Amino acid sequence: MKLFSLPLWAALVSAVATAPSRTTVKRNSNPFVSTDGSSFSVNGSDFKFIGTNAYWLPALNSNEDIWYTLGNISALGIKVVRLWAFNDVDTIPINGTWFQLVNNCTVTINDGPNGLQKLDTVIQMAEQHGLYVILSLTNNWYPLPLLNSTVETLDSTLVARDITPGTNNSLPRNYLSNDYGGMDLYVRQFGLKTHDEFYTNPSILNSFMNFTTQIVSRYVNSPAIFSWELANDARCNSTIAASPNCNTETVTQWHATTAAHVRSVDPNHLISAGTSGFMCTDCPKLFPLNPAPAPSASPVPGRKKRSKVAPVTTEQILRERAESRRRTRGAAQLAGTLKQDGVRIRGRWVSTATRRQGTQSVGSIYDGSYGVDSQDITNIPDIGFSSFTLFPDQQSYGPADPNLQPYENTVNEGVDWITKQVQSAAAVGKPIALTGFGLVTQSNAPNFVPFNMTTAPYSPDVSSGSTTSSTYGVTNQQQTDAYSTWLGTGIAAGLNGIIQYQWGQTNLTAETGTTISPGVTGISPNPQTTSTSPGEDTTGMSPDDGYSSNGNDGVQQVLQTASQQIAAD
Ligand SMILES: *[C@@H]1O[C@H](CO)[C@@H](O)[C@H](O)[C@H]1NC(C)=O
Ligand SMILES: *[C@@H]1O[C@H](CO)[C@@H](O)[C@H](O)[C@H]1NC(C)=O
Ligand SMILES: *[C@@H]1O[C@H](CO)[C@@H](O)[C@H](O)[C@H]1NC(C)=O
Ligand SMILES: *[C@@H]1O[C@H](CO)[C@@H](O)[C@H](O)[C@H]1NC(C)=O
Ligand SMILES: *[C@@H]1O[C@H](CO)[C@@H](O)[C@H](O)[C@H]1NC(C)=O
Ligand SMILES: *[C@@H]1O[C@H](CO)[C@@H](O)[C@H](O)[C@H]1NC(C)=O
Ligand SMILES: *[C@@H]1O[C@H](CO)[C@@H](O)[C@H](O)[C@H]1NC(C)=O
Ligand SMILES: *[C@@H]1O[C@H](CO)[C@@H](O)[C@H](O)[C@H]1NC(C)=O
Ligand SMILES: *[C@@H]1O[C@H](CO)[C@@H](O)[C@H](O)[C@H]1NC(C)=O
Ligand SMILES: CC(=O)N[C@H]1CO[C@H](CO)[C@@H](O)[C@@H]1O
Repeated sequence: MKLFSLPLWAALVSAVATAPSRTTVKRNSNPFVSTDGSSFSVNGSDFKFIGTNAYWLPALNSNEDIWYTLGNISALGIKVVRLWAFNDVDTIPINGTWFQLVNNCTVTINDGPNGLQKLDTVIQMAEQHGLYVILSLTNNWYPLPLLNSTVETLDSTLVARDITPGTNNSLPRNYLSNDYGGMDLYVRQFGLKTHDEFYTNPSILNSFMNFTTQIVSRYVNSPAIFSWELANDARCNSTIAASPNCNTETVTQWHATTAAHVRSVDPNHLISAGTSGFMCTDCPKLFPLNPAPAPSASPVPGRKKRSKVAPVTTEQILRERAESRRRTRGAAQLAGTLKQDGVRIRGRWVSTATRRQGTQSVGSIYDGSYGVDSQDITNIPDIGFSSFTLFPDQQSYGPADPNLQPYENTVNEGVDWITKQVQSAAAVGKPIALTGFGLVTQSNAPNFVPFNMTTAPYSPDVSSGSTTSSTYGVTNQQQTDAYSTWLGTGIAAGLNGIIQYQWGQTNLTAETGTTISPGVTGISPNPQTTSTSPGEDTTGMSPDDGYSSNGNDGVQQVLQTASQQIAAD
């Protein structure tokens, strides 16, 4: 059931009312994805999609690997692949892919065969497979290995990643999604001290806009680009902390400036933000919603009066939370299992300091704590659609209900987050995509590396030589069920696109010193190689940061089913 569907008569009236202006648009003449109200539009038709993430595609060792990976993705009915269009280094690496050298206030782009030509190949092959790509232009996350995390000098030998086998940092460059450079690399190389100087320092802005110009103009005519995503997960803080001045206006303003710049270079493609979707119900807005028109005494006959969706408010969040508590308390009372109400901290890793989210506080995802106001960012004129992510292992999405099991809480909080996001995008009047979602399983837990870290907290390597496998995470069946629920909820609620994190591909070419390396000792058990005798490995698996779909066939099945459902929706 659609949450915001209009009555049938209203839809008919609306079609009649808008028909004249639509017929002036020549159908099928535009090869690019556009938006039409709250929908994506391709070839004059509504377009909805299931997608997957594969940030590592340009780091693969052979074109055949890229071709087969995209072929496997496309074979499931998936239509969109999200990946990194940045790969910044502070020192030119011995081998492997890199796109931009950022060193001591100077930037140099690599358009050679191990540079942007790799990205060219990915985009060309995606087009041949009938896939769109969402290209992200930078990353909020670039943590240094723990031992080096306090070093903040321009001396690149000190900030190099330690890839000595047997250490916690033995994963090759580009293995983790947070090992492609990004905002903190600029901040360090420009000799600055706070993360948010990336958003405000004129020299960094100049260099980043230059990089953006070169990437965006390179693909300005490619029909395979779904959208330019300005940054992955932009927010005030990262490994380098925020200055006290950073707030939602800092981050919104950066998105507005960067979006306007991309638009000036590329009139063809959509632009999206790529934040986690955090809201700020009570923050001042740089881009306020148009006030609802005053109700007219007698609506013009035959003209649809657009039913306005209200933005998410503090009052609504608190009221719905209380109602949901009352329901579960009632059910628990009947079952004789009532637990005292209160805040229970789940026995799982969360990325935010788990602050007490009392009954009168909306909590950090709705109060602007991260410096992100998704509604304000979505309402920037050059931003084409709203975007958000869902990673319950790394982020708390609300106070846990004591009368539900931890797994039920996780699933329900995801459903609530999706529903609130759809409402917020509808209030702005733009389409919305979930650009990354995932849940860590028990079998994948040893590989799980949170986005602000370089080490795997549940790897036996970390728990002082212990070889017992971790008990962290959900079962494969629970993962499949949660994905199925979130995909179903998203489709029913009206998400225009849903992108799983992340794709898993086997049988990739392995080469020494590259992202897909033979016998490189990763976190244990070695996640990369398919052979048990390291010296003889010639094939490897795609990077696994705890979310790879490898190892749970159920994930591919639910993605395939959802692809059929959303296409028919
Ligand atoms: C749009 O039309 C082009 C050209 O006919 C075609 O190649 C492409 O597959 C169509 N896209 C979709 C999503 O239908
Ligand atoms: C899937 O990938 C494998 C290589 O791992 C390849 O042999 C196969 O042809 C691919 N399937 C498609 C449909 O591209
Ligand atoms: C950075 O560049 C400046 C000016 O070009 C130079 O004086 C300085 O030595 C350089 N620093 C390093 C660490 O290379
Ligand atoms: C932009 O990038 C190009 C290529 O790396 C470089 O030659 C040029 O100096 C840069 N311009 C600015 C203003 O950074
Ligand atoms: C790995 O990291 C953990 C936690 O930071 C630390 O206790 C342990 O000593 C590290 N192991 C190695 C081999 O560096
Ligand atoms: C990552 O974030 C968590 C939660 O905010 C924090 O406890 C941890 O110290 C962070 N790790 C690093 C390496 O920044
Ligand atoms: C950034 O992190 C610091 C702690 O490192 C915290 O005090 C501050 O509230 C955070 N600010 C934002 C905007 O996230
Ligand atoms: C793996 O790839 C090789 C070519 O690189 C191919 O011959 C082989 O059939 C593939 N195996 C699988 C299981 O896809
Ligand atoms: C990468 O560099 C290493 C040296 O660190 C070398 O042994 C290896 O052959 C190189 N691999 C490729 C694919 O060039
Ligand atoms: C303090 C410390 O352990 N620094 C290390 C940082 O990384 C470099 C490069 O791998 C090492 O050589 C340092 O020992």
